[in-house]
Amino acid sequence: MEGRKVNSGRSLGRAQRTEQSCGVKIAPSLMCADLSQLGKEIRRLEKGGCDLFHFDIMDGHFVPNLTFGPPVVASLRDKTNLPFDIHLMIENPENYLSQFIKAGGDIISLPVESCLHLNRAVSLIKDAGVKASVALSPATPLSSIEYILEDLDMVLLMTVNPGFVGQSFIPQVLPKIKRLREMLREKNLSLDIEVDGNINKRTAPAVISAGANILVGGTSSIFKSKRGVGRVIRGLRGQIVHSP
Ligand code: S6P
Ligand code: MG
Repeated sequence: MEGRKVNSGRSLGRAQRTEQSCGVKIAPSLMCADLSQLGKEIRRLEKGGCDLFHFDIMDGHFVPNLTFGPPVVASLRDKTNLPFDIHLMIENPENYLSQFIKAGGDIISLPVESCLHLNRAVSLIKDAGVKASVALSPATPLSSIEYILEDLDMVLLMTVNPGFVGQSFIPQVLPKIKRLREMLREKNLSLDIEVDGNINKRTAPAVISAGANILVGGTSSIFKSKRGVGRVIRGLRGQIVHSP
């Protein structure tokens, strides 16, 4: 968000902010954690009050970076009962769904840009009793999911281009979040809207007020602050109101 103006949400009253943020969930991105001790990190973050864990799965093809595979996810499954949110940034995601489901994924986000047969992949996920989501890169239009919204549990709107931590917030995604929330209202659907990328105390109020209710926290928030994870998580939800 450097150098760009984003509605910080400061214009909202305290009551309105609290109302909008009380259902907000926080998902730490584990690729930003201390990778040498992910089990300990999971316990620390859970103690801090997070709601689910976000796994960034990158294959070096869909995005120019590599991260975790199913064995890493499986090795952490017994460390917590909180949901595992699997964000796939890979080519041919259909080929890996059963592995991530077996590894303990509770929500799986398919990248709409690399998933050829979205309906089939979503059905496969749902038939396994797992929540289905699709992830959209910032420039991908909402029309690409218009005819599948009814089958989804969540939509992940990227607020940076997928692939790397520590990027700048793309403010054009704010009207996209707002429009998606309107589309859901028009269709009488109550899907979760997750946002991911440079979500911190400056950008969180704006994405929440646009309609997002699951925030992924990374190097610009949860893993940056020395104020303690619990305080940062509460701050992201809007539960800590700073006096002007
Ligand atoms: C990016 C990935 C994200 C990042 C997270 C990092 O491709 O999907 O989940 O890990 O957004 O957060 P930050 O605060 O470093 O942008
Ligand atoms: Mg992610």
